[in-house]
Amino acid sequence: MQKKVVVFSQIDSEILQRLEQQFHVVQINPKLGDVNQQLLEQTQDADGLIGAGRILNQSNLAHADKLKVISSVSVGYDNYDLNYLNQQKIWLSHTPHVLTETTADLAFTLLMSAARKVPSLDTWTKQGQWSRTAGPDQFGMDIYGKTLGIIGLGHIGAAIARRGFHGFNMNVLYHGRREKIERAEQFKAQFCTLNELLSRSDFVVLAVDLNADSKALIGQRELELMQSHAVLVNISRGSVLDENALIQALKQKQIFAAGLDVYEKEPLQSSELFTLDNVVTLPHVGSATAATRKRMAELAYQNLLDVLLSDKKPRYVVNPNFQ
Ligand code: 8YV
Repeated sequence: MQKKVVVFSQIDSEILQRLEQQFHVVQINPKLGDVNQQLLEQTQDADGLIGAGRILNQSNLAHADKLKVISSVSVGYDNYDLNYLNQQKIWLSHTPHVLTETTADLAFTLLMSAARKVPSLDTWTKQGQWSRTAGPDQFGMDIYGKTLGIIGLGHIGAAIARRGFHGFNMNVLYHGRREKIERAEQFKAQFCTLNELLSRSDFVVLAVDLNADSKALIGQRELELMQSHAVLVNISRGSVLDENALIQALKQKQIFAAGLDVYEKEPLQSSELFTLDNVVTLPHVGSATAATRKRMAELAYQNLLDVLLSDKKPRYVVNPNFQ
């Protein structure tokens, strides 16, 4: 009898076709009603789940008695209740490495857009307001040779550091739970305390995983440590940053600008952020290129097959040892 796989978000069409050739596939469709209710119903006899961007925990997996694997099309896995999955002996896999460079590109896109006021000046030009040479109101911040502070020197953080060091001759600082001496020396990056990084950096980039240590890591106190010409970029997770504190800091011009790709609540459909011209807001598109999402979907597909067809641990498993 064919095993059942529930697809809980949009995935690459070719991968979907391959899944449909091997499994009984059911797609969760938000247009058909409450997604959590659909998950509760459809996972009752499901062997595997594949997708991303949705919180999965006991509330919507309570009846998933046959479930063996959740194959997440993402590198982050804060959407999943790992304790519950371990208790239920459900593998969780993810898609690391293949999105590193694409996400680092997006981080620098946000950094440069925020530094040089790209969105607001694009609007200003298209509204026909360009009547004379750009003046102080249009001035941005220099990037070349400035200080780049990276919070979280993981694979994506290191790719961002590489762009700053080699591409923009930047002085790189980093902070995290521990020093990463070998990785840091590639960029002459200096490990420092959070306070030191925030007070010394011209550009602060949040590239950490969301965990107990990084949740609400940047709030009012931390923003007040930043320089008034500094730019903050967040490509990690929205909950790493206190969004209301950032809004106040931007309104009071405590920092020059911000570039955001992630938010406390997603999708973000209304926010005071939308009223500010010193913040660039993108819709969680860090990995969103066709080629990268295809690579992620391919990796997630292979992770799923490892469990459902080869009866082995997924290659990119998040929870290798059930406890
Ligand atoms: C995902 C991401 O595409 O990989 C991650 O952790 O945040 C993105 O690349 C996104 O989570 C899908 O919703």
